[in-house]
Amino acid sequence: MKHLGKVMEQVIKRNPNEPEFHQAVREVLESLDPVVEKHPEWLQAGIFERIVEPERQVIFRVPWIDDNGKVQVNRGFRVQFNSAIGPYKGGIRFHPSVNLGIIKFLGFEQIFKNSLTGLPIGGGKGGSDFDPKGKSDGEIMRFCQSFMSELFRHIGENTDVPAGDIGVGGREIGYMFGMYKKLRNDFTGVLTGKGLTWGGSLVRTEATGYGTCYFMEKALNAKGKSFKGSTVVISGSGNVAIYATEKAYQLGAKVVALSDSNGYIYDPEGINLDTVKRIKEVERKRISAYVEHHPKAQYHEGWTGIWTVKCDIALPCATQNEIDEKSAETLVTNGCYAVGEGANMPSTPEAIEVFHKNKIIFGPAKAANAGGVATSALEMSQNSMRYSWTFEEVDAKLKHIMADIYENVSEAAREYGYEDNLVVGANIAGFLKVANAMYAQGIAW
Ligand code: NDP
Ligand code: 2IT
Repeated sequence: MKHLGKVMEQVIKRNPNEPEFHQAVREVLESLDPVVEKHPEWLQAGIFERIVEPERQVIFRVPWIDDNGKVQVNRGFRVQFNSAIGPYKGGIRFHPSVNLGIIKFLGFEQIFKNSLTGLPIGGGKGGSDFDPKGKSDGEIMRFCQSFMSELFRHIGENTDVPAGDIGVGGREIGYMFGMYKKLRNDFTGVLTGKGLTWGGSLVRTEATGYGTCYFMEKALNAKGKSFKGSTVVISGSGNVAIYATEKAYQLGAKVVALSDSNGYIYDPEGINLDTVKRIKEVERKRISAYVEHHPKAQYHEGWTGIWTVKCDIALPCATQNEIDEKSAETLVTNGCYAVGEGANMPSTPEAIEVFHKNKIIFGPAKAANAGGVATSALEMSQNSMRYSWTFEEVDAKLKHIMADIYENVSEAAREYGYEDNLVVGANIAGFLKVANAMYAQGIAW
């Protein structure tokens, strides 16, 4: 980091105890030296200092009553990071590990990811330290209603449009949408990931996982490889992992392992996706339940063990920093030649270094998982038109968007002297559009 070391120092000083946020910022700033050299006017205009500071951060109390009549209190967040190219857009995460630093890292990543989609959406993220595990449907509903009873004042279809993330799927979006509509008396596309009969878009559920595979297929093809005939390991067993599995199968691969935060399953015959969908989407059970239906499959305790399973392609689709240096080395030693990030920031910086050193085809999260938010933006378009496209139409647009992202990212890497480094390519390509817009709009913002 030749030019932006001072900016990084200030970020650490101003945002203490937020290691994930520092990690996300450092990776982007490290990529931008060649951009600074080309655009000294952006240095002059303080673009770099401004882009690392959220435009607005809201923290609020979320009280709710559990099934025993006891009052519970959680903390809610919405970080509205950057609106240079469109309304704030990004998911809401419900997980006990959520804190301001986590939401800021996710919101910061979202700025560049959303820019890469080519669609007019700014960056934001929200969430709560609420743990949905083991909660009844009624508890989930009361929590979501309480969360929205504060969030509603800060969002809107042209202001900030939240969606799902870890712990937030169709059910939670429904409860939040219902509360927003009641409070505002306004039926509007304020959230994405809605149900299909009330403004949702076809393919949104599948979009992140499908998009990751579409992106990786392009990256593999560029090196004379493809999913066809390959063995794939996918971490997580939530929304992103399930639909990455579905698309990997459709592209001719065999998926042999999936996981959750307790452990992983290995099925040498190939994971049966119908069983996984039933366990996770309908019964809401742990992934270990899989082996009750498939006795030839194995369940192993501990989620990091999944990276010891031999594979050609690895798709981390669970959470941040789930692949460390050691797991990366194990993957490489076992012959893995491609890694595509379905989750946000799943590889540590040390792991990414291992991948780059070993010439692994590496699709960074900002680019590889942008299909979810891109399809959210397509949902927003359909809501504005009061019209809906068919599954085939949305899927074709998603495929096209992911192919364009791959082209733009690899072209930016080449142009700035980092051929094949899609991390640098994604950071630069995502940054340029936002920086241009910020520069044009003046310094008050
Ligand atoms: P889900 O809640 O549907 O699934 C999350 C999965 O990851 C679960 O299997 C969960 O296991 C596992 N997981 C979560 N936290 C941890 C942890 N700390 N350690 C180990 N495993 C963990 O979330 P999504 O599938 O939506 O999100 C997965 C990732 O993809 C996240 O990084 C998210 O930010 C990212 N993403 C999501 C998008 C979307 O459209 N949904 C879009 C782009 C990125 P368990 O049940 O045990 O907690
Ligand atoms: O990380 C992400 O891109 C998401 N969780 C999806 C955000 C969205 O607005 O669809």
